[in-house]
Amino acid sequence: MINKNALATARSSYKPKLPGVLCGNSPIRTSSLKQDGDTEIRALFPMTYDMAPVTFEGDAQTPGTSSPLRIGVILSGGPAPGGHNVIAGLFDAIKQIHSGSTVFGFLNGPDGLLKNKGIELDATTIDRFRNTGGFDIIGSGRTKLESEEDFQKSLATASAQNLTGLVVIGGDDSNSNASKLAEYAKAQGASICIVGVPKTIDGDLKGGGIETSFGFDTACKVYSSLIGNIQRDAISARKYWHFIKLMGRSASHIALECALQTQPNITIISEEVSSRKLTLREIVDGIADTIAYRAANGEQFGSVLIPEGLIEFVPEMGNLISELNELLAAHGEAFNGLSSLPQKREFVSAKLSSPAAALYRNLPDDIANQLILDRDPHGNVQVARIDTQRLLIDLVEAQLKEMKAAGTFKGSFSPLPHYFGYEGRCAAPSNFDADYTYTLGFTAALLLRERLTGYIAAVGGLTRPASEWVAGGIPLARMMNLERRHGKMVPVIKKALVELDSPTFLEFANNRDTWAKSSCYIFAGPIQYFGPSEVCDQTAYTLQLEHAAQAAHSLT
Ligand code: FBP
Repeated sequence: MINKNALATARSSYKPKLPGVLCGNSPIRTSSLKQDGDTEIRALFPMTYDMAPVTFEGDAQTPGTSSPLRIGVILSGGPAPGGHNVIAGLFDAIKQIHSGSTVFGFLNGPDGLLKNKGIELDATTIDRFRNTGGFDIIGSGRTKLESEEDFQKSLATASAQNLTGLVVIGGDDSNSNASKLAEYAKAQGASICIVGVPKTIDGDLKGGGIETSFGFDTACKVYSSLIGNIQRDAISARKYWHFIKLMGRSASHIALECALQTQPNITIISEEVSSRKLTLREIVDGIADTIAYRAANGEQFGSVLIPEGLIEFVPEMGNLISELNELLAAHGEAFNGLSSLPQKREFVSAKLSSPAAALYRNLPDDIANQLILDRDPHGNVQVARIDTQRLLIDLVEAQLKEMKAAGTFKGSFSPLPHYFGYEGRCAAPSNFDADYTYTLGFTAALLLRERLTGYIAAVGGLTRPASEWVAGGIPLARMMNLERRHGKMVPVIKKALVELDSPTFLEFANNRDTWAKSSCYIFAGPIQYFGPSEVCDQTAYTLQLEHAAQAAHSLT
């Protein structure tokens, strides 16, 4: 069976660009250690906190090691474009280090490590997946490695597989847990070394020497391409308002980046909503006013970008969701015993505080139902599943009706909802992500060659040509902070939210009024894999605006 088209065939032979420092000799250079730090975190990570960031340098022949490496690899959490290239980079590097080295892929995420289920990844398998999207080479999963029992099982598997190293490719939570596992392993005297790789399309694992997580670049380019197509349709058909929800569980980086790439009429940034304590009513008023303004100018069409995590950032909705979480946990049995949805809604309304109940009763039926029905295994409301785009459409429609009655809106309103998420998460990586992930995998191998544990692979200078990137590792424990989770303080890597004084947000804020009033859309077009560098190797605006300066400093 033929399962490759001409593009896939051509793309499979793409050779990811490696930074010059990794093309030859790679001696380790330890940078000077800052003595300051967080005493509480240091106390929790006595074995891995006081380690120095490292960088690799060299241009001679790569030295081999006397014995082969055997590296386990896990893909953790949601897929992100470039995961396969991390594994390809890892594979190529360990073979270069010692031809007898091997990679063992754990199946379906951390669960594979706990259950010792996996496959040998040989050259033929790796070659089939080079430069492809998805995580299907070994699958992914959201099982968490967090309890002592999980750590014991992980070490038992590592020993059964004779692993010298383990690479955890994941987001903030997975890397937090990789750090805890590394600390545990070292405290137990286990010889395995554990290294993380920063992954997530959400773009919220960055800072402290990590410039961006892989997959963000490609996902934003795919969504921007689709948004551009929709905007071209909007300005052609001149009759639809498109409400587009964009993936990104919590932070609004994807919405912000796509706004800069496409210049839509309205973009909501959750972090701004939270900081300005905007109510749902105020958000809706803002959208309705823009619609009325454009209608008065003969433009009865437009685009609205909505970040997936918005609901939790609207203070009154955030309160409602927390109250629902608590009351459903406390009265789960009685709630589940009710047979009809109206009964269930009445049951929760009666138990909510009066402001929360008033808000809940005013929500459209399908949203009110989603809030009590879609819950995760811990019983919490699945906010990512809420159709915020439909909720806003309903509320804006109602507001426009009122405005029409008052004579302040004279146009028509034909809204269309969209949700872009899975369309981009497994796309074939852009050149940037293909190069970045291959380099991350290569770097992870070098960290393991050096027998370093509790590090995350870090590649910097990312807005320069790949040949000039710097590569090394950052101690994971140094990225931790204490956060309240399930009622107690635990060390975790802090999610990087959009900062309202960042150059990226300011660039957006300085332009949004013009974008709202005129139709100065950018039609981003599809990702280009072949062609001039300025077309194919362009990095995300977020990276260009916020991180170019720090990038060079973080690792040099
Ligand atoms: P990660 O943080 O694991 O990379 O996942 C990101 C993400 O794609 C979010 O943007 C989205 O909210 C979530 O995964 C959806 O995951 P799922 O399909 O497992 O519900």
